[in-house]
Amino acid sequence: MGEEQESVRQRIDELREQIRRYDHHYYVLDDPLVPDAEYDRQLAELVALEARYPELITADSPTQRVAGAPASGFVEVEHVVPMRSLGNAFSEAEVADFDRRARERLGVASITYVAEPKLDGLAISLLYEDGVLVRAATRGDGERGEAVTHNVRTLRTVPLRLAGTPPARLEVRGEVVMGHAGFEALNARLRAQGGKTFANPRNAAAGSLRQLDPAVAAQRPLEFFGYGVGLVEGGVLPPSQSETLAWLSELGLRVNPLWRQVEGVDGCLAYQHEIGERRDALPYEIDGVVYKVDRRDWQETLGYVARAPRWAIAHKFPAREELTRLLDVEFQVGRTGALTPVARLEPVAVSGVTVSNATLHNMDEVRRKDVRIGDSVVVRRAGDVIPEVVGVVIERRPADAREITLPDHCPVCGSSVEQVEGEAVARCSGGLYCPAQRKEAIRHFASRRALDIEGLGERLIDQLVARGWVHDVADLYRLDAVALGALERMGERSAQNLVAALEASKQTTLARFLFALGIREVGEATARALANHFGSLDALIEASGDLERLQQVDDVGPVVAAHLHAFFAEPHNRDVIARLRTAGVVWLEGPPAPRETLPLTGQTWVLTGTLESMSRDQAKARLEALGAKVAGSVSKKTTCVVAGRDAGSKLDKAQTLGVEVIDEAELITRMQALE
Ligand code: 9MJ
Repeated sequence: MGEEQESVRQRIDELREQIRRYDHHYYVLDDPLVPDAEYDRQLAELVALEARYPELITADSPTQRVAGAPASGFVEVEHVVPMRSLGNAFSEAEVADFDRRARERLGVASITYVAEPKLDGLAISLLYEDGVLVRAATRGDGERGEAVTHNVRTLRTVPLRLAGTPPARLEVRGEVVMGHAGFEALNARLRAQGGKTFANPRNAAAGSLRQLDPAVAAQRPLEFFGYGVGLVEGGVLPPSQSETLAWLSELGLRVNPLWRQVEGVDGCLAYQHEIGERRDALPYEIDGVVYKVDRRDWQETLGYVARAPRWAIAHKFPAREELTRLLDVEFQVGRTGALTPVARLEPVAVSGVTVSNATLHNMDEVRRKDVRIGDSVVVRRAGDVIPEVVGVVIERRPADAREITLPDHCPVCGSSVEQVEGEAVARCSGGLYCPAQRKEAIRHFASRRALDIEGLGERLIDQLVARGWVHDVADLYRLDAVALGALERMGERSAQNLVAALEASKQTTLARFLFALGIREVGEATARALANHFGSLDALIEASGDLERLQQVDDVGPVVAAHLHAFFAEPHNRDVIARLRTAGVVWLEGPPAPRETLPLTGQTWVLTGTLESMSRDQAKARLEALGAKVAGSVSKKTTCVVAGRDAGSKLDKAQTLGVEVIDEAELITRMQALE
């Protein structure tokens, strides 16, 4: 026993030491050392050991306080009512246990809960006196946090003065988050400035609130959502969580609209499934849902255990980040020859899916993150995006870790690899000689938004290129069902279907055709603008020698103009186009469509707020291609306002003037119907 206890003591010391370091990096430096899942495992191990050997618990163990220590540089403030954290449930059984215990304590058969998304940001307490914001503080250790008032004041979603009839003093609790779009834009900006980027939106939100300069914080796209109340003085706290949320809305605070009243554990779990389905589509990160006993008197009866309420629990989603080992790095060659370093990983489950490959983006990123082969790396998988390596646990680097080097020659065709000064991306110089580039070009040509050739998948393209049957996209139209039927995994029926799909793809539009050619930097919106402007391919080709003329097209700047010029100057490309036309690929051509005939001609649109699925410039280009004028301000003449996230004064004005307002989803539906 003595010996066993000694080794347990050592392990406990080790875990405490680690966790303290992790806490410091996470809470004070906003720069976590390990993913949350790894942290949770170590903390759980410590909790379990301390539960078995309670005599080894010390007052300074990280288990003995709510996580979070105030960072230096800010004034410490005391919360009038402590800010509790939440207990976690990682499975449905744990939720059922929570519900059963609560029912038993209350002596009731069923409980009505309020279910809310669990926003993954930073908990904040806002103190209002006579309706005026006087202080904003982080949670800190739950008793005392840091005053970040000057920074929180810059958030448009935090009212400086409450609406309605607020009580004399009110502490509002909620979460400050940074949306995905804002996070990506911020990291891109920091990267461009050569600065350090943030590992995830939550760290970015925390780091931004900790800025000493409010002018910097004001540039950061932060948003606040209220979900609770601490102190209420000179007023009455509503008798339930649902009424509290409604009250917060009336006071002018933003409350996440996805909250709902649910019945019992079944209602909770149904809600969790539904929100889980929507998780990837939300513009901000959530890491679970929260269930709260709705009735306030029942909450009071249940009370608190340690520092978490017995009346609420967080039901966590599987983590999006995990730790694994980087086994090797290979370079993939894309359509434009870009070499992408791809990490080969020891397989690891990330949010329910086994990941064994992840992108490292480009060599600049590899250097910035200082990733080496053999390292323990943090892999992140969010929604539909390709899994990526977001960081390294440097302290776990083995002695024999190897640096990642960019190859001199293309791993596919052996041509030299070139990197333009100042560009992050290195490219194979082989052009269409390189089978990898050829395959990607064919795949792009056949893709849904290009010529939409159904059934022409990656494996098939691999075979067609490997057999030398298809060198370029024009060769596709020489394939016949007999030859195709001889290919692997290709029945007679699929061969006939593919030939039919190829035949059908010949009827297209000029915009699709231009997009399908895969000219660098010519996406769908630009292709559409070019098609509208020039009206015919020959007119575009003729103009392509003149960079000035090209730049008269909306959406075309010097870079795109140069790519267009280079593309059409290349005899091989002209030859492919000629052969495609000979094969029967056709589209309706005519003089440039006069503006009057376009579906949105005569209309004036205004875009405001942040769009999630496209940039504002892209939306503008698409609307203009449909004939609309896109203006910067709202007036009586405005036809329609598109309100993205965080839409501000333009939205207010539209509402005042009675101008039609639609959201992004509706914009996309309408544009697609007209395009
Ligand atoms: C988050 N993070 O979204 C609570 N939370 O309630 C929600 N956090 C909470 N509620 C009591 N929706 C303590 C924390």
